[in-house]
Amino acid sequence: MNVAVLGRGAIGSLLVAQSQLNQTPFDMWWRTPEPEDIRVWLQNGDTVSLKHSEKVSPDLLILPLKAWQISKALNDIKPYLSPQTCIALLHNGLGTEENTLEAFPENSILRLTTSKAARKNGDDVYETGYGQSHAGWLREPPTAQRIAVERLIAQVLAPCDWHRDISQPLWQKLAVNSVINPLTAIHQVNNGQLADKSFRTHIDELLREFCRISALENRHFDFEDLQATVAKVIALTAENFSSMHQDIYHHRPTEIDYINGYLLNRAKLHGITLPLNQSLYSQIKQLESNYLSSSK
Ligand code: KPL
Repeated sequence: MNVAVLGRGAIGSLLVAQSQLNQTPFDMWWRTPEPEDIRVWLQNGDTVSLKHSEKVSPDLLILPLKAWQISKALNDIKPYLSPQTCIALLHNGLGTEENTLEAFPENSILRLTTSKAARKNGDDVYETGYGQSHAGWLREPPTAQRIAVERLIAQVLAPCDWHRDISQPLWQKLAVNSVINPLTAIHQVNNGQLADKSFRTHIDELLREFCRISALENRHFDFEDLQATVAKVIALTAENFSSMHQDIYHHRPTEIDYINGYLLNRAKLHGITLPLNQSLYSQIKQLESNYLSSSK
């Protein structure tokens, strides 16, 4: 099976490194000219050098990108894809799925999420945390290809749970990201600092808003279970800076439209408001506009 990973982000690099170690032939596609070598430092002490490769039509294309990059990236590489290419989306938040299904009506589409952690520093990528992955089909390929893809994903994203309905784990991750990402970015703190009791009221209110909108979407989450999940992620990733914190810090666009913005859009459709989500959304947009407008 011919597999390609698009982009040279931290998680994508980690996938390619894992596959090189597993002797699974992966290609890494870079969208812009890049240095010859990326080095990945794994937590078990291994170091893997990743090489740039030529584009050939893949059987499986994995997009470990930012949510806002997906649509343009897929459009740019469309000429290299065939109707048999399976497209795998791997990003925070929700909102790229419908467009991808519509834009690629013949392709099988896989949705992935992972809590693996990695950090980039120049051309070096450091694995900073082992994590659980979840996978589920939005549109299935024929059986033989499905089995081959599932086997491969199980290797490079291990441990990985497969779901008949991937929306439930995606919504659960959305709950976590809708709390940790904007709060850490606005208050410029690492994930662990959210354990301070001064954040308790905001965290609880965000989770209440999340439960209100998810219930209207027929996804039922227990408030206390979510509180425990968020507390666990904060503890497990205490030293990490969330992806939104890093985006704001490095003056990059954030995924706010696909996280709190996604919840606000759903709320609008149901005719309700989510005041704290709205307030955090506006604050992140304001922070982004300070640098995005000046870089245009
Ligand atoms: O997914 C994450 C992110 O930073 O985007 C969390 C789970 C919050 C870990 O940092």
